[in-house]
Amino acid sequence: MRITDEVAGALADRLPVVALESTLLAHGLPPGRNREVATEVENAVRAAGAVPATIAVLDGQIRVGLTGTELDRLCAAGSGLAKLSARDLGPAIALHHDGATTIAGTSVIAHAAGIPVFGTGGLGGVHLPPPGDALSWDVSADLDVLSSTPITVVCSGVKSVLDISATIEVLETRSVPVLGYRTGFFPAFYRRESRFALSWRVETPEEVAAVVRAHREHGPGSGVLLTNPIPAADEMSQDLHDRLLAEGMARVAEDGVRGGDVTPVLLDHFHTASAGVSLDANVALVLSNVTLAAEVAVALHTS
Ligand code: PSU
Ligand code: MN
Repeated sequence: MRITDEVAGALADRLPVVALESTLLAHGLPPGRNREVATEVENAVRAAGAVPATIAVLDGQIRVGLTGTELDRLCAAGSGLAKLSARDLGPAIALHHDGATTIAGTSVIAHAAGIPVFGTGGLGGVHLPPPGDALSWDVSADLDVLSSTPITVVCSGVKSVLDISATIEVLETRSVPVLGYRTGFFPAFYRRESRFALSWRVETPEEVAAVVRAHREHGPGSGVLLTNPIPAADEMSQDLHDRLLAEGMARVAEDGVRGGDVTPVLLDHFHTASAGVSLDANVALVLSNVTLAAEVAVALHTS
């Protein structure tokens, strides 16, 4: 594992650090825009008083904190970077591959590096069953890793391309507390609220920090999911949302897309078919989440 001097120094000095993932850049946003977002996200973390640590695997080496040149490589068109979940870290390292890490992969690395807070866009979850199948075996490893890794992940819930209700049930089974940041409902990524109520609502970064500390001391060793709705000004209209969802699901079914390719294909459809509206929404919520993650990291360090 290579940790940049800036991140290593911050960790040694016990300053707030926020982990950032690379899959949302390499596989979730189009080339060009992704590179801008990589910088915007790091700047947002700094503006809120924490040090950003973007995480990826390059040349078969885990990298915690990336240089500008490394971010260029990660975001380049046709970089062909693998999408690395937690299970893929060993193979990628041993076989000297490059890869962008998912929430699952990033969480494992961040925890090993001693970074307790991680800001991102949308959590992976339980997929809806493919047409003709009774149930989906496509359940993101993000959920399992959160159950066994004491890290706090800040996200805007999961996209409605997933089975939100089933995802919430699995989080309960896996003993992951789900907090709503100034909301009583699980957020649905492009929309501020799904119809599914949450058990716990928090109002401030200090309250989140208090929950995280109590959970660490008395909880079952799992992570904490802090769900933060997309800013109201950036929320997608219900009509556009419903149309994109129906079209995207039809495309996935027609093309027989499966497994880890489903989310990138759907995201690409959303971005193309909405002429960038979904892209702007996606960027806005990521910036909001990493800012909140930095505020939580600061609160954890000052109390
Ligand atoms: N949701 C998004 N954008 C993303 C992802 C999810 O809105 O880029 C990425 C995250 O890295 C997440 C991963 O961890 O997809 C989940 O993939 P899978 O469903 O294959 O586990
Ligand atoms: Mn999956």
